[in-house]
Amino acid sequence: MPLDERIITEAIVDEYFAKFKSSLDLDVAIVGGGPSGLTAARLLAADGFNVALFERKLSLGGGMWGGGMTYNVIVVQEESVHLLTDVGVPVKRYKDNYFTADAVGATTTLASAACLAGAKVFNCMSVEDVVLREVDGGKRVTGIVINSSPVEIAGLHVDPVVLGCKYLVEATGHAVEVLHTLVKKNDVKLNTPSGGIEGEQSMWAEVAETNTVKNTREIFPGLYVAGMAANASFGSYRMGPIFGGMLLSGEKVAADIAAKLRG
Ligand code: 48F
Repeated sequence: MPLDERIITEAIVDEYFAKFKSSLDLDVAIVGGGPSGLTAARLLAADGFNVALFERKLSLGGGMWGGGMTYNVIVVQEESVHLLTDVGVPVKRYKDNYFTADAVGATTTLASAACLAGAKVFNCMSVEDVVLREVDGGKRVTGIVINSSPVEIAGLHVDPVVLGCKYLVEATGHAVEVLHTLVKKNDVKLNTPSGGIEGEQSMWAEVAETNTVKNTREIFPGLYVAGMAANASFGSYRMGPIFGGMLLSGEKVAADIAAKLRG
């Protein structure tokens, strides 16, 4: 079979920039490809929304690959099992309310399901800031400022580019990077008890898991927090290698935003 390298290049460039161009005005931009972001991306895309997920690393999956301390098994609670079985991840009851799944199988399947549902994934892409606008007498997030991760990692002085979104989901895990940037650069008040980022507390899995879902909400006009970022923003605990709360948080943020978008 004859092969022309220029056509291979042309195919990549054409397809990539068609995807990029169709992401200029997103319904939902999701930052972070961990379990909460992937679940939200899958459900919103399956609902027909224009959704894109931005992940700094080459691989999707965030902190789920290694289970606990690289023992690559995850634990989930019964109420979240459907979010794995719906996409075909085999789940075993360990005992009582504790279920296990292979961490690598679960991570790859969640990532695959999000892509196949129609979420546009931009890996190797960092979200470094947000776009703010005055809307109805107050500030609102209306877009994201993105840069190529290799540019960021190399510390090169290259300006980013901007995409618009109706809603932004911060699913960046413990660091809550985007929110920190928003608060540092702007005189804004968040929808938290102190008006700022409350910060994460130490390990308490039971409370943390419940709170991850409760704390999944709009923390600033146009900006939702999900997954571990929700607890780090609202001042709750960490939970370690139990992932049910992450999946349920993704489901909740997808449902809340879908309801808003539908009006
Ligand atoms: O941390 P992460 O897996 O997020 P999560 O969905 O899940 C948390 C659990 O993995 C675990 C836990 C469960 O008990 O506590 O930690 O809340 O994935 C976050 C992803 O966001 C990416 C990062 O590389 C990771 O893959 N990320 C972080 N900041 C940015 C980013 C950024 N500014 N731009 C793009 N991606």
